[in-house]
Amino acid sequence: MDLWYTEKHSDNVGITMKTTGTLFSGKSEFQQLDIIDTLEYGKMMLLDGLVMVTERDEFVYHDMIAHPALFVHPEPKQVLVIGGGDGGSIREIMKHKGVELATLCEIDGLVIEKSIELLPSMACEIDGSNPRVKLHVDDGLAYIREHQNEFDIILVDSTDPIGPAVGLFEEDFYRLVFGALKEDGIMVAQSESPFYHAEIQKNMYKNLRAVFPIVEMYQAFIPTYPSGFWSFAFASKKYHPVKDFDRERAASRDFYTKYYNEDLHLGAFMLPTFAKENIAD
Ligand code: AAT
Repeated sequence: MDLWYTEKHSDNVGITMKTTGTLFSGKSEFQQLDIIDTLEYGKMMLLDGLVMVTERDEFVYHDMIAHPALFVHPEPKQVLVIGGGDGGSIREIMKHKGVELATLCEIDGLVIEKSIELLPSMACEIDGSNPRVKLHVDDGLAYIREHQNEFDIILVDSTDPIGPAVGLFEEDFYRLVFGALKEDGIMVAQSESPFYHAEIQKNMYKNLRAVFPIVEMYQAFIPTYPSGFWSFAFASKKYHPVKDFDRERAASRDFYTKYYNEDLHLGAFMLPTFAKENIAD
């Protein structure tokens, strides 16, 4: 018997793929977690039935949430990830040897536990083996309230604005993030699909602009997310992602990145007209 997974992206469109079975299925205090095995995309983690990561295309998302900010900030030492319990963002941050401590604040301990068990290629740095990584199982909102003026970079690697992540798209949260960053800090947040989520983007960027002096959107190609056309918000107190980008520093990195490179860094900030319109002032 063939097993197929389908996620609806709108009322009339979805993505579907052939699976070989379910590796874990369970409900936490916050959400339904499923990890399934697919033929084309490897293991895939779903929260409340929506794709979070797959082994095959997670490199795009995790390269692009992490490296642009880490290569724009001249000396990132303290980095916080909110969400991201699979560990992929922390894995990329750890490639930057100057980072002294990366803290993960994930609301759902079950996501961390099952990622360590079933998704080791992503969770390799959050399994307790790296002293430069600290884990907190907590709501990101509560955590940053208690940690002001502490971080060079904060990555908001969160779910879509439903369930526990709703608050992570609001102006009050961005004010707390602003306060949790040092005076030249940078925040990057996943910011949905310009193709399908125009309304969410409009509100999100309005909220960000109310708080940060520099707010830019950049894009990445992520096949398993709705439309495949995904975006990130770069919100910064001092450094501009293009004007303050040190191309040479990024080009001479001493580690491999399968998606990110110094040319793409600049290209990613160039947007099609409809995407610019979503976030126009
Ligand atoms: N690394 C790509 C995976 C994710 S999952 C996002 C994580 O954010 C989930 O594990 C979820 O439990 C966590 N999360 C949600 N709300 C909060 C919160 N308030 N505080 C801390 N963690 C939270 C990102 C997928 C993007 C999907 C795009 N379609």
